[in-house]
Amino acid sequence: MKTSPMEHSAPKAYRSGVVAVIGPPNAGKSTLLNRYLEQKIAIVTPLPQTTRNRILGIVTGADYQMIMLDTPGLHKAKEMINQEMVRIAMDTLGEADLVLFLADAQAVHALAGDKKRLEKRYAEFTRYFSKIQCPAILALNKVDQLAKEELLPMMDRFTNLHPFCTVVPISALEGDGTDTLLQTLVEHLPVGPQYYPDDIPTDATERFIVAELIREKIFLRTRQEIPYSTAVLIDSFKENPQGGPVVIHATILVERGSQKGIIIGKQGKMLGEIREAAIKEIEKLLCCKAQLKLWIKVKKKWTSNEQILRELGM
Ligand SMILES: Nc1nc2c(ncn2[C@@H]2O[C@H](COP(=O)(O)OP(=O)(O)OP(=O)(O)O)[C@@H](O)[C@H]2O)c(=O)[nH]1
Ligand SMILES: [Mg+2]
Repeated sequence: MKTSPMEHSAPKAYRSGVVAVIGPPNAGKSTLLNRYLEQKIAIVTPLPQTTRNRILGIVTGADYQMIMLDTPGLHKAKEMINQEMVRIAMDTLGEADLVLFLADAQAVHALAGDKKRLEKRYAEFTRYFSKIQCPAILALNKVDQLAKEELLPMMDRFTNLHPFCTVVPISALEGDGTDTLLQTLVEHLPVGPQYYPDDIPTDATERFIVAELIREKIFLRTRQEIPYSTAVLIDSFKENPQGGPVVIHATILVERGSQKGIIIGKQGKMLGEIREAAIKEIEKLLCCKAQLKLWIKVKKKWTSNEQILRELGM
């Protein structure tokens, strides 16, 4: 029996599943998540080890739903908080249908003149690759910082280290290659249902994102060990049913008294700047006016305190 062309083209199958985004700190994992969500859910700073939790983003298209897990950067962890961060990232491998390993091509290229360090870096990558049990795609990020000819040998090298389904060069910041990467990720997802409604970008609570935004402002304004000695806990979050501002009280934890002084700054200048910058973003997130009250508390060695790490969702 003759069939018409319409009858030949079966409808495209709906694809869905979990993509775990793992990779070294500062590779651009959170930048990529925000790009696909078209909004800021994960905080981004130029410092490594910015993300401390697993952050779930839901990217929904006409025929797919990709549940993307942004994770803390993989690094050699000594402190309890760092070990927890790496554990959180590696645990996502257990729930992933697909892994997206994101590497910073610029950082790898920067080692090109130092063969010993470069080989050490590739060996570190290989250790992480060996833990991947499901199909994996490699994205080489920050290609806006590299010449094409510098990229090709790197792509070859990576494909020799692990049987990646494919390697995609991207710039998460500028958007080069990110549409191709999204298409590739979707093609490798299993056929499945839509798990979440169309308009839900994340399962993270507003409280969590607000705490993260405050932490980002601290990361962007402080140096040395201070960002890593800081955490933010939301004490209260009161919406106003009459349409007035949301009133948020938050505590910034630090490890030492001297750090408290630095965050407060001369005549409270630093804390004021952190507050102002955080309010701007919080208002954008919540689409309403916000009042933010910040307290600073010294809690010695909180980075090794299991109870506090649990309170921080780790
Ligand atoms: N030039 C360039 N910079 C980028 C690109 N993607 C991310 N960045 C920058 O790299 C830095 C780190 O980005 P993040 O998205 O926080 O990196 P991450 O992998 O989430 O880092 P951790 O949370 O610490 O693991 C930020 O300063 C970003 O602006 C890119 O494609 N090109
Ligand atoms: Mg991050």
